[in-house]
Amino acid sequence: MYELLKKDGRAKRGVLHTVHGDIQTPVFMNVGTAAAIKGAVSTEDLEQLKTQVELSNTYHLHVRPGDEIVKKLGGLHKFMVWNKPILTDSGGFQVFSLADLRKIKEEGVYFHSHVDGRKIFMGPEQSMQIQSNLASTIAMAFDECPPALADRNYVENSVARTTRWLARCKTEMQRLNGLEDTINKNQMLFGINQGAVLEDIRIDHAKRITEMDLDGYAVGGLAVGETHEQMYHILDVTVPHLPENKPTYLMGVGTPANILEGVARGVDFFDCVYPTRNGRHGHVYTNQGKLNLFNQRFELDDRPIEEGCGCPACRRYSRAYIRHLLKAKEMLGMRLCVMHNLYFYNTMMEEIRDAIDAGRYASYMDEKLYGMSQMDG
Ligand code: PRF
Ligand code: ZN
Repeated sequence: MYELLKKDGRAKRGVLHTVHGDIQTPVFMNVGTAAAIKGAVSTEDLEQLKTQVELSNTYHLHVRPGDEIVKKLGGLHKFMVWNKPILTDSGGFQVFSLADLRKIKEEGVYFHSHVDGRKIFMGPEQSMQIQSNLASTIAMAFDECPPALADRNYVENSVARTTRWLARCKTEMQRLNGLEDTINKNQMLFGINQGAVLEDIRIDHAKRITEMDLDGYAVGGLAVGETHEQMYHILDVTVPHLPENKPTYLMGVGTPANILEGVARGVDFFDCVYPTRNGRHGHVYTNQGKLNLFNQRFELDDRPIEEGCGCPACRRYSRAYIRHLLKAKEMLGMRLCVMHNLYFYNTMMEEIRDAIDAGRYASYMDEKLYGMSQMDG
């Protein structure tokens, strides 16, 4: 159950009560695609990084180790030893971006596994069954994310099919939640809005899925090649047609600036690989902008990544040491950068929540954006 605690302009401050505890929003979910945060970061580490929600992927865990194995081991929470909320993405998007030889039909998608080439079929029922086996806190609907440049006719047909798939997801989720041997009988289901950058299709779809009374609503199909301005415009026109008293989730977004802009348009949930992926490449976030720790100028820099940062990297180590680790290809280098970046994102979300609580979100956002634009390197 979601409670809207406060609004500041369009920005929402809420709390989602789940069987795995409360989620304070706006929140950034930390991505652990294959039940692991890339960069050798453990669930024990996440407890030090202010992480509220971990995100994993249906497709990856179905291919390896297999969702039935995870179910036999008591579900994803027990498997990963993480007792806070987990959101699983439905597999749709990953199938479209990773798998080979996919064929989309009314019943679902046929494709070959990116691990061993095995032929797999996934439709709404299979996605719900897999997510039920994983026993995540929140399951995502099985959708198609049309390419940003798809033509109007393609997008119309695709969105209509995604709507039919959503009805099947809801029916199947209700059935699974009622079964005796289901691990999480309170699994939530979020629907996903699609429609590329076509305003009228987005709005019409938002209205249709709102009628289906789901636990939350995502805006999918953005950050797939359109401009930031197009993305913000679609949020401007779409989010007002999604229920305010349910959580709103902007999938796969984004940079700190994208998140600040998303919050200003009423988004509660975000996820993105940037903090982990950038961290693995030695790119770290600070309130003055991003640093590339491979840069020569950090060779003798004995300051932490960010002065005053409370993360495990900054509490103890210098830029010079972390630079050395990265250059020597020591795993600890990546690990420290990833931990700093997740802490940076999670701390920004905490600041965002405080700013909305205090009714000063607009000025907070301006200052944060200005600070981060001061340096790039
Ligand atoms: N659908 C799903 N997962 C996603 C997306 C989507 O459109 C995106 C788009 N940015 C990221 N992850 N199911
Ligand atoms: Zn730090």
